[in-house]
Amino acid sequence: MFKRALTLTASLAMLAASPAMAEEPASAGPLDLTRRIVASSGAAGEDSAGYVRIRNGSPVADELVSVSCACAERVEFHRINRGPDGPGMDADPIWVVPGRGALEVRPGSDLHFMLIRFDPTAAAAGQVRLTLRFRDAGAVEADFVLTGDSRAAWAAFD
Ligand SMILES: [Cu+2]
Repeated sequence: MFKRALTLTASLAMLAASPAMAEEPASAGPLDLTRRIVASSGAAGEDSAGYVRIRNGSPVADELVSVSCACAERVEFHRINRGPDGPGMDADPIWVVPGRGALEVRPGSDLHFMLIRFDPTAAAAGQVRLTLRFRDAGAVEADFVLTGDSRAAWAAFD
């Protein structure tokens, strides 16, 4: 009981240090979803990139099998392909969340969600709700914050 109280105090102190980027918890089974961001210029119909960190508390790997949103025609799992003709984007069928590890879909990395024909007017309070489906952990709905600068938004969670 005493240990639990200490942990809570530490969490509150961390939140106070960065009140702007506190986000609601989102989890599916042992998976914890944080740093949920969608980059948007504010223009409708553009393909927009989304990012997330998914931590797995279980030793068993899981797979992210699909993502959907009322705010987009569809959501693809894009990987930057740095070929000889310049960078392009390939769509992966699934992404693995390693056991006792994390899937990092981070600005500046090779991975991003691609929200095809994104509609920013679907946002409420600056957030859009995405549904992520995992092979074992099932589906979870989570709010993603819209940002004009994904790298700065990601770093603001540090
Ligand atoms: Cu893409």
